[in-house]
Amino acid sequence: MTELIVVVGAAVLRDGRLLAARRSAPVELAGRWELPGGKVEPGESPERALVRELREELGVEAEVVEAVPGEFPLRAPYVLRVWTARLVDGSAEPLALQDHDELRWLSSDELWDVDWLDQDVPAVREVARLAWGV
Ligand code: 9L3
Ligand code: MG
Repeated sequence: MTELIVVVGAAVLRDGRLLAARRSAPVELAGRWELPGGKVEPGESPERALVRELREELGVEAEVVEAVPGEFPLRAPYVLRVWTARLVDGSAEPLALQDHDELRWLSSDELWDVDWLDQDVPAVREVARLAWGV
């Protein structure tokens, strides 16, 4: 059995809104929305990976707040784990255009207005429950 590789997703919350990022690659995922993040590197903790990914992808300094319960299946050997986070510096821009081409701050009413990646849907549902009790 191969080891699972954790992909971290960040549920960045600000003023009651959740940050969603539209992927620009690979083609099969382009145009779909996700919780920004990426693969944990060998020897790196998931929390550090989350902070690093947000810095690289969105140009922000962020702080991990809490783990979102659950482990969400991706294509093997990857598995998605999610933490809520808050910005401590910067305002989030799609810096790495090879990753994202648009960002949105969604209120709870707007949460399902974007076409989330299938894999992110159960995670987003869990974030909504945790953040907004819905
Ligand atoms: N993935 C799914 N949902 C997410 C993230 C951050 C990533 N919220 C999937 C897409 C890719 C893989 O995990 O197949 C690795 O992500 P990345 O390093 O391309 O961001
Ligand atoms: Mg990424």
